[in-house]
Amino acid sequence: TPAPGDPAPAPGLIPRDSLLPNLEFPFRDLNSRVTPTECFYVRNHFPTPALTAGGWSLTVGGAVLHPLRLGLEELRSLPSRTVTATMECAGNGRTFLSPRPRGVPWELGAVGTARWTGVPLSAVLERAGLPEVVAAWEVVLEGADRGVMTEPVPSPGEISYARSVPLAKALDDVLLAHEMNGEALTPDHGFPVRAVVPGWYGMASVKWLTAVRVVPGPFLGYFQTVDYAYWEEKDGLPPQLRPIGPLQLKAAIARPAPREVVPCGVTYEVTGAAWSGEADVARVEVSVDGGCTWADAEFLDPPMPHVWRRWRFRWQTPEGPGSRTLLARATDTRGRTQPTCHDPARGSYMITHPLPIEVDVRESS
Ligand code: MTE
Ligand code: MO
Repeated sequence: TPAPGDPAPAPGLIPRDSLLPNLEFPFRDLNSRVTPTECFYVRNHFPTPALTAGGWSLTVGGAVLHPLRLGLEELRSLPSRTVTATMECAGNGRTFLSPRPRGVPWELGAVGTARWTGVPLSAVLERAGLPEVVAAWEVVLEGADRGVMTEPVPSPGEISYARSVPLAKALDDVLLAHEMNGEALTPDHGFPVRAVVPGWYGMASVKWLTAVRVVPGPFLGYFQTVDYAYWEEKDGLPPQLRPIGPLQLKAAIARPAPREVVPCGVTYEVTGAAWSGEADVARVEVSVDGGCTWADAEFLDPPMPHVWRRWRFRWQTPEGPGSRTLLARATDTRGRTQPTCHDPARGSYMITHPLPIEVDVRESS
């Protein structure tokens, strides 16, 4: 029986945390390009704040000419746009790393695709008026949720959830979304308004958005530097701390699921999805022998920017029993592919090497 304050039961989602609603989509249930809202993963750092439509407002300030405040009706009355985008938590897949790192123990399903409807952030920033655009400027997105963080390091008392995006990205395609899959956002997905940053890892898409602030330099908030950042090593330069940004190219296997029992001597349809925040996915290959040989999968979806493409591969399973390791890897339109192993500089984020799906091939009885 759930105790008061326990996360609301979510049929169709797997709880990955005893204190907060951190819920995973059972990735083996991938059956549609758009994930039904009740199957869309949830990632919270603090409890879901209780916001009401009437009590909510968004302040737009910082280095703008006319700071402003918008109510929900006012925001909803502005021209809206609907964008389909895949969102993935930067820590998705971390249970495949060894040793097992700290953080929410995501298997494969901290990822989903939704149709987001809302007002372009650019329209709101134009209303507030920007001075001369300076290349290094950023836009801080702040949520109404707050609390104390203990990991990876203690926060200086209570902090709120905030992230920034470069001004150019903010003006390009960031959405202030008030609908998900054609309905008002649910409380756990950011009601009444969240940011959606297409093509970026989920941490940028701030839920329960209440403040937007233009800052003339890099934002150094907790979730930008202490968490959701990594040490980039380039060209022999000293490592630089970089906030995590665009989704990295990745293919994932939905079926078979890890440890699934697969019958001998049948045609098994291996399925999955592949996505990237940068160039579109152009090719997916599957290996059914632990990476010795690869063969092309077939796409079920046409390319679409920032949206995963589902794929399938017909596998003639072995005549005899034994364990098998399946892998999938994607190539993008620039000819880039996934790394073969996890770069430790990425910490427990951006896990995009092909994840081994081990299955048990058995005589069907
Ligand atoms: N926004 C706020 N305000 N608080 C949060 O804890 N988590 C972020 C992001 N936005 C978070 C947030 C992370 S890490 C992810 S992966 C996505 O929300 C998850 O969005 P979802 O819960 O709707 O799937
Ligand atoms: Mo995340």
